[in-house]
Amino acid sequence: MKRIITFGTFDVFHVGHVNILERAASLGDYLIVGVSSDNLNFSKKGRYPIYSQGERCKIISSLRFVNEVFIENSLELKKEYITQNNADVLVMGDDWLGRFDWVSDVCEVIYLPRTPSVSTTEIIEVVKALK
Ligand code: C2G
Repeated sequence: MKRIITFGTFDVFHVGHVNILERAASLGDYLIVGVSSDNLNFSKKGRYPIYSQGERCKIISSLRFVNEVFIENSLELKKEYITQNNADVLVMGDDWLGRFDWVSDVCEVIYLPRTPSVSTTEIIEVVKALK
């Protein structure tokens, strides 16, 4: 049984998120998703997510191709998360290309192409501009 792990914030859930999770799941038999905590998101992006970590976890858990969800508190703990979850493959979008190669001694690392023309940041900008 091949176990896949992936990570992300998945704020203001959109079709790009569905696509990467669906493709990640199709590479194995069991998909585990590390959802960035609100504090980790603040440290990465300088703002808190629109949806809380509890809401984001609930949304991700409800997807039929996701088997397990946990909160990711630190980017530096990636290797620990991978080994604790017995993951065989780490999947990330190619906006992270090369940046998780340092875990390739504990699992295979695959970067998948991002879905073009959709992002949480852009959705927030569009909504803000609505009058
Ligand atoms: N994604 C995608 N296509 C988009 C937007 C996002 O394939 N149009 C993918 C990203 O490449 C990522 C996943 O969806 O693999 C989650 O994206 P984010 O929520 O932006 O995740 P991020 O904040 O980059 O967190 O430990 C790693 C981090 O937690 C990743």
